[in-house]
Amino acid sequence: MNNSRRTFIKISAMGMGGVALSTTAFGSISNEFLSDDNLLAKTAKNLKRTPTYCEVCFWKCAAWAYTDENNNIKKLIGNENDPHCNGRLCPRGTGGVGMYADEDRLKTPLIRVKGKNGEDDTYRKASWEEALTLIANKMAEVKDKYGPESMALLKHGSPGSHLEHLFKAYGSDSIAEPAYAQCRGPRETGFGLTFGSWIGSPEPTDIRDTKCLVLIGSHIGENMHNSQVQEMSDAIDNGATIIAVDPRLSTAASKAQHWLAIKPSTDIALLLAWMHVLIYEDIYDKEYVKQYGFGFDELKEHVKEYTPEWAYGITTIKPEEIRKTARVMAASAPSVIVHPGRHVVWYGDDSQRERAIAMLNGLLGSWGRRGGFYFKEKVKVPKFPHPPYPKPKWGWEEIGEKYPYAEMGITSELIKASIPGENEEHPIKAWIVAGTNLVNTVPQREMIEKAIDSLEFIAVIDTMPMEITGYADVVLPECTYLERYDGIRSATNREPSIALRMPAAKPKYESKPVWWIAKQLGEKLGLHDYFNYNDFEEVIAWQLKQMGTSLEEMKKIGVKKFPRKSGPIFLEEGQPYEFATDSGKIEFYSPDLAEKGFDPMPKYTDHKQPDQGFYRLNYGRSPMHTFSRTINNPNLFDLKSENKLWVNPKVARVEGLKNDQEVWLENQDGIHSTFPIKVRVTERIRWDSVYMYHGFGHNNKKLSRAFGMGESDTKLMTRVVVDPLMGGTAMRGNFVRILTENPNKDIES
Ligand SMILES: Nc1nc2c(c(=O)[nH]1)N[C@H]1C(S)=C(S)[C@@H](COP(=O)(O)OP(=O)(O)OC[C@H]3O[C@@H](n4cnc5c(=O)[nH]c(N)nc54)[C@H](O)[C@@H]3O)O[C@H]1N2
Ligand SMILES: Nc1nc2c(c(=O)[nH]1)N[C@H]1C(S)=C(S)[C@@H](COP(=O)(O)OP(=O)(O)OC[C@H]3O[C@@H](n4cnc5c(=O)[nH]c(N)nc54)[C@H](O)[C@@H]3O)O[C@H]1N2
Ligand code: SF4
Ligand SMILES: [Mo]
Repeated sequence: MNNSRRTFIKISAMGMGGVALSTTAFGSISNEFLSDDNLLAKTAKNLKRTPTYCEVCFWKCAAWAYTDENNNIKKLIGNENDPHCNGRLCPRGTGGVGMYADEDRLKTPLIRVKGKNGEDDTYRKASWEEALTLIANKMAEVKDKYGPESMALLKHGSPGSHLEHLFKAYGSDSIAEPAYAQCRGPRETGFGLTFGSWIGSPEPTDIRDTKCLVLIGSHIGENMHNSQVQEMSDAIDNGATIIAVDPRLSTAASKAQHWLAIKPSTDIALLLAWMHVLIYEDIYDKEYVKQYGFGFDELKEHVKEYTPEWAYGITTIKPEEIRKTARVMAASAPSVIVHPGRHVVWYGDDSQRERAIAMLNGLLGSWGRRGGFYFKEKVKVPKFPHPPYPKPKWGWEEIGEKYPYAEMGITSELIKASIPGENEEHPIKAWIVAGTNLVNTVPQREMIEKAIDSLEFIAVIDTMPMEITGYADVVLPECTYLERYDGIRSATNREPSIALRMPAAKPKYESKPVWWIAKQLGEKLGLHDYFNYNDFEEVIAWQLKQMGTSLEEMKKIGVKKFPRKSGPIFLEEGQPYEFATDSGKIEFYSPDLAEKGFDPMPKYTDHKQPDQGFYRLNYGRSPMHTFSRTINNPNLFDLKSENKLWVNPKVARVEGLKNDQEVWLENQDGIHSTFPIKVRVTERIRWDSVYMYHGFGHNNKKLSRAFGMGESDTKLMTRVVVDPLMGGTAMRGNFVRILTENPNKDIES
């Protein structure tokens, strides 16, 4: 496949509907991506189509992969029947072909031959048999010496579930993924404590019918989660009001009627003041609160002093603006969404901020209401029969026991437990890492490197040579999502649906799917009964049959919808409803939090502000990329090859900076950026912060395009504040100084 930008746009034109749409909605993406229907009609002929769902991010849009007569994947187009994408992939999803085509992919198993030094040049090629035997022997050895619990799995995405099955069969539940403690964890705690329900993915936000969408540091439109972007676009067309609370003029903020350029770290003060206005102006949903609420009187008393005037001094948002926006929300209620956001590990009081967001929604009566939050539902995929799993003596829960509200493994705690002396009772001795570029994903690199140095063994399963593969003892090349079967996608939605992923082409090079890797390892460990099939296709065929469909049918349709079983999608007027909280009601006051020694209602606490000469390091999503995984993707690299440092004109003046000038950064702990980053002078960022897209600054030389392009935000995150409720590692308390000379000059010749 020719990887030039032009060719990419041509061959992928059919899938660009989503981009065309977001072009009208947000104006952030160039017109070059508008689709050309005639071209599509021509290119689509003579191609075979195979169903899949996207792995470029975790919205998991269902798609058709088109292959030519030489078994080459030519393009990806959204499945029209899929509620996650409505027939339109986002630019990253369309560019997913580049994951398959990338000539830098891992090609064979690799075994380390020299000491661990984080460099990737000390490996030799190995056969699958040799590499798998080595891993299985190590797993057996860890089990013998320490117990299976000391073997940990760090994972993200589809490879996770196959390996989780292997780990549970082997006897370990020491499992974690960064999508919890580095991402969504706090909102699940905050909303769980208030409504008794997780938000989950996709978020059950009824954006398409909303009258008012409040985005608090959530930048939908750059955060390209597909159907959300589409629904927001429709809502804007239908006249919905957008309120964006963001220290940066995000794409969403640029479309908003109200942009509140909040001083970073002060959102809880704004949320308390909003609640104050709703309650003391008597414009909250009284019927709803009376019927479904618990602890309203305590909340009323709690927010009494939190006036807009009080919040002004903290947030820098004018009292009139706070009152006006609260009234807009109330006037739109219950068709209003104060969005929970998704990457919410910011300042350490994140579960409490999320609680405040949940409570605000409670006052507005938006939970379970049209244009607010819907009651989601999914279909259950039956488990392929296997013997019961052995019961581990300890696992992720015990490793994270300091955090009473943790509901999944805490990546950073698992990493800490790998350092001798840090968690004597739950020592981790070896890792399997799959689908997560841990060193670019979890802050505090020094801690990760210390853990890695202490471990007896690390195996990494990836599709690409990434930073994390450079730390492995054994590297296994997984084939891409376009070359394999995976678990059936069953996600919560308005209407339950499932989607099939099957191979659209044969695995390139010597790569293999993780289901196969897990089975081989399982069999070498004597766990044959847990892998009672020759091909994962058999598992899927069996499951689909149980669900009343078949593999044949799913191959033809890709996505199947099922009728709802759990009752109405929204509350009927006055309908009795029991929330899954202790009180059965929406908890404005949380007795459980009080009992465990936490604030039963959120309080504002001060966070450190930058010292003289330093700026807060702010970061977020590039619309054209997903984290660090897509930077080297030939198609997406062409669209965005490096990140820039956004600085306010005032800062540019003080620091003497010009557009496109190369600078370096030094954080509060004296850690330097590795690569130069170009300056972008813009009014879109406050003067107390600088901003960059996450995911760039790769330092693995095997990434022929991405190496050295832009800078890594993660490297500069040496400090975290840990959420005391659920263990999330807040990343936004790092500060940087701007250097105009290369600080690494003396070190690297
Ligand atoms: N500094 C900073 N850190 C962050 C964030 C941030 O904004 N800034 N965001 C946080 C958030 S919200 C999240 S969800 C996490 C995401 O964290 P990660 O999922 O760890 O993110 P990536 O950096 O994309 O790493 C994914 C890895 O999986 C590999 N991979 C891709 N596809 C496959 C596959 O099919 N099989 C296998 N085996 N491997 C595959 C990629 O090559 C890459 O090495 O990061 C968190 N960390
Ligand atoms: N294109 C693309 N889309 C993605 C992803 C991707 O990698 N690429 N990843 C997906 C994933 S896993 C996640 S978790 C989501 C994350 O997406 P979201 O949860 O929507 O956004 P964040 O990355 O948390 O937020 C970044 C925004 O927060 C603002 N911000 C910074 N500090 C503050 C503050 O103190 N207060 C307020 N109010 N705002 C602040 C920043 O200026 C920025 O606009 O995106 C998803 N969508
Ligand atoms: S939102 Fe884009 S990248 Fe994410 S799953 Fe959908 S098409 Fe793929
Ligand atoms: Mo995330």
